Amino acid sequence: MEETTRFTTLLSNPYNPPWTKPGKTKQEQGLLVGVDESGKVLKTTLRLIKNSTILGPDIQNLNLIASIEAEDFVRIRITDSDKERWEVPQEIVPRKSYSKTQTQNHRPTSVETQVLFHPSSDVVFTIFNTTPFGFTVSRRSSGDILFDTSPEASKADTILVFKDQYIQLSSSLPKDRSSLYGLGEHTKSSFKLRANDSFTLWNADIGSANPNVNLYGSHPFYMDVRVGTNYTGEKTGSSHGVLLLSSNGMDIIYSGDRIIYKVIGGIIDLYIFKGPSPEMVVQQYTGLIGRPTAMPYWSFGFHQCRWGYKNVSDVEGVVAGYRKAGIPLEVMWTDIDYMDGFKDFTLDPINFPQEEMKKFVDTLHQNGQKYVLILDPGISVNKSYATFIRGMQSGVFIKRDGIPYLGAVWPGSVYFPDFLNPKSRVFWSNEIKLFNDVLPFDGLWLDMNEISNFITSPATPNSTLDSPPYTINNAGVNSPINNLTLPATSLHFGNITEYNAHNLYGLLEAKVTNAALINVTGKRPFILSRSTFVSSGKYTAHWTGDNAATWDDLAYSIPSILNFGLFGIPMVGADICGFSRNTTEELCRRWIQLGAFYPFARDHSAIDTTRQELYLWDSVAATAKKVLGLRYRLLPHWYTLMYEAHTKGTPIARPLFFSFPQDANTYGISSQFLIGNSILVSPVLKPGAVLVDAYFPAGNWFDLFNHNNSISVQNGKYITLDAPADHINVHVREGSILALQGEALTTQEARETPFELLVVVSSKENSSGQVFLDDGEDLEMGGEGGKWSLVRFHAGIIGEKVMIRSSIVNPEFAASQKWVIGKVTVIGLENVKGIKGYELFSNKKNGDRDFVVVSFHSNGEFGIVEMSNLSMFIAEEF
Ligand code: MIG
Repeated sequence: MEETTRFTTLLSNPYNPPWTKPGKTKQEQGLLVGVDESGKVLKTTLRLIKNSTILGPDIQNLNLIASIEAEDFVRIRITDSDKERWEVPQEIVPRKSYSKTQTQNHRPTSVETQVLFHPSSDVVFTIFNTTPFGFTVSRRSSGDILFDTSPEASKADTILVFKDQYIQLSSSLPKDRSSLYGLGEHTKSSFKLRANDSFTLWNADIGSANPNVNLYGSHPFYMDVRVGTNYTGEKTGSSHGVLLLSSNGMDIIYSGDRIIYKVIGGIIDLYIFKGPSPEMVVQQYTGLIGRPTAMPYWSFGFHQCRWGYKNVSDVEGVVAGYRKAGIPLEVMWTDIDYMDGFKDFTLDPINFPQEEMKKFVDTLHQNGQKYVLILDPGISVNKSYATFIRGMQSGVFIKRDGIPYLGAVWPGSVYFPDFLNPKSRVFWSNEIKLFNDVLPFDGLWLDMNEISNFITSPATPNSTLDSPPYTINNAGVNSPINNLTLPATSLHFGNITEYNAHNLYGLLEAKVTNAALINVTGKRPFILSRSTFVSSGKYTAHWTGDNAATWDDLAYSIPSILNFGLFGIPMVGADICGFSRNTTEELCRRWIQLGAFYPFARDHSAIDTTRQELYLWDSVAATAKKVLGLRYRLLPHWYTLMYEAHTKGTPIARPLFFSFPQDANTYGISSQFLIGNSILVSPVLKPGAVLVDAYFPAGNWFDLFNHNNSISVQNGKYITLDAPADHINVHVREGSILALQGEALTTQEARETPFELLVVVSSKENSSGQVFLDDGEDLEMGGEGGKWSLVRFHAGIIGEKVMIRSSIVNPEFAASQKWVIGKVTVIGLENVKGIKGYELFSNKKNGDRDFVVVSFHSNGEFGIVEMSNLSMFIAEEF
């Protein structure tokens, strides 16, 4: 009720394009718009018809620029014509800026509607001569309207409002055809966004065990997947992406047939990415915001962490526990426990003394393992603490009322480095270097960077920053934006307010830390950040924060992880076995079964919960060996997916509709996902269950643990699978070729084992796959003239023959490593009773033939051929 009253008043102040001659009606005048010579930039101005005082002062005149800057997106920028306003800095997301003079040159013409399109682009922008004003973005090829701001009469929420501290923008959506994904960070029970839900974006230290509230990061991006039919009447899915590039706090309301943004500052900078495949959407989105940074090879190993490890021998015991149980452990982590009084860049002299820690880390390194430690942004205010002294000397802390803002976190009173200040780069990099000399860690974990504050400082009286006129639904209870963070009136370098920059802090910390690590180590950095923003993927991995050891949180981890794939942060995982609350043997067993297939796989738990290292229960240990065994065999594949993510933006863990957009049954799936385009993971998410209902899109699917088990479906359907206590269902689809290596306890050892090609042939399509090879930690992944190779594999059935070929880009690197393919397994052979023979054309120069052991067997439906004892150099095409 209250909403209606509030917005009825707002309805009286829509914006309109101005009419040239006073007294003339709009019908006589038409719209005044200018399109530049290139035909790619359209400009108009909007004038406010009637002021309203609700939610603060209106902006009187607005510039609207619509542009086709690249073939794959349309951008609409609306801001104050008279005054510069805050927007996401160019250094963060570089994009075109339109100077006043540039846009003034457009000679305006008077029209009824103006369409902006470019022959090379499938998205067109149309502005209408209506009151109130509205625009649409549509797909030229199909006419489908992707974004439609035309207001609905009588619905106040649907008009454009542009006030200093309240911007409202909305689009109608075709309810029956549109499925939305994204708008994070949130914990939701389903990946597909539900109608009549709302999403608040304001970075906050709120545990991810809390569904439906704003969490650590802000990503005002969604993907819209629509059912449709193409010109031949065939069912298709057609996707596009929408980004509202804004760092300001906002509520987004999704009713099912409409999306409404209510933003408390900044400008409208809207991007519509044309797709039309989901993969293309993410490619186009990351094309703008930046591609995901390459992760080191080792980071795809298994990680163990806990808050509450007592001392060095406790941690050493854990490493030894894994070794003894024969469970792979790649990276050992320490939480804030290692610090002296919770001060960054210090070691607890009693429990984690430098000498012992150094020995511990050296031993890890000798065993091919790694060490990662945590950093919190708050620097203890302590006159005898060197980091604090240096920070004060370089003047890098965020200020309020002219002095550094005093917050409180683990060490007590703290100041926060201002990562917008260029000096902070030098300061932070130097601290990291000094500490890396003390203890040679391999990666950094950035926590509490929302920023989390244990206190809420009083608001400045009468400040519309500390208490803005529109209250976003912070923490799900309209809590003040200053709650348990820095006050909005705090000031960053260049007088940028915390009000505007709040959501950027975690991103900036990751960016500065990434640069520092490159400086210090010269190697590819590994960073795990809790808080993220648009483009964080350029610098960091992410974990989903403080979940709980519950079955719900096990299930919700899938939507959370899939979301970050859409957000361009493909290296993501949830705390395996659960962070808060005590886990159980069964839950932990099911969790490692699923977690082994998260892109980032780390077991982590809170202090004062029961211990949950995987070797602690026999059944968990046994399952861990099995599933991590498969994860490690898949390492070359994980790493190749990282390469694809890094070069194209495509997620590592993907929703089913990425590979099957034409199958609308996949749109609502939240309990299964794909690794890459062809490996389907169908976990058990319920206590006591030994069966799982899993959806299989059309095709032949083969159990990766046992190739004899297969599923064949003509049209996608649900199938009930056995899922005994020690098993998770993981299937690979026909048409794919995976490069595997052997199981091992570390990625280093795994990399020394021969490759195996798993060729899943198909009678309906050719099979293909690739593997990217480099040293795993070069700064560049696949850069110019780099030390890397890319091997592509193709297979097809010709008559009665299966032909398998490879081709290679940059063979030199793979040759220098002397990597061999030791085994080729062909599965998916239909109607085969036996094999006649084989010929191997590996380009051996001296006429040597590989000694090949060939075996054939069949499960009655599909035949399997195994060629083992091979020693074909992967660097040589065959
Ligand atoms: O106030 O460092 O999300 O992973 O173990 C809690 C202690 C601070 C929150 C992180 C969690 C970490 C914990 N931290």
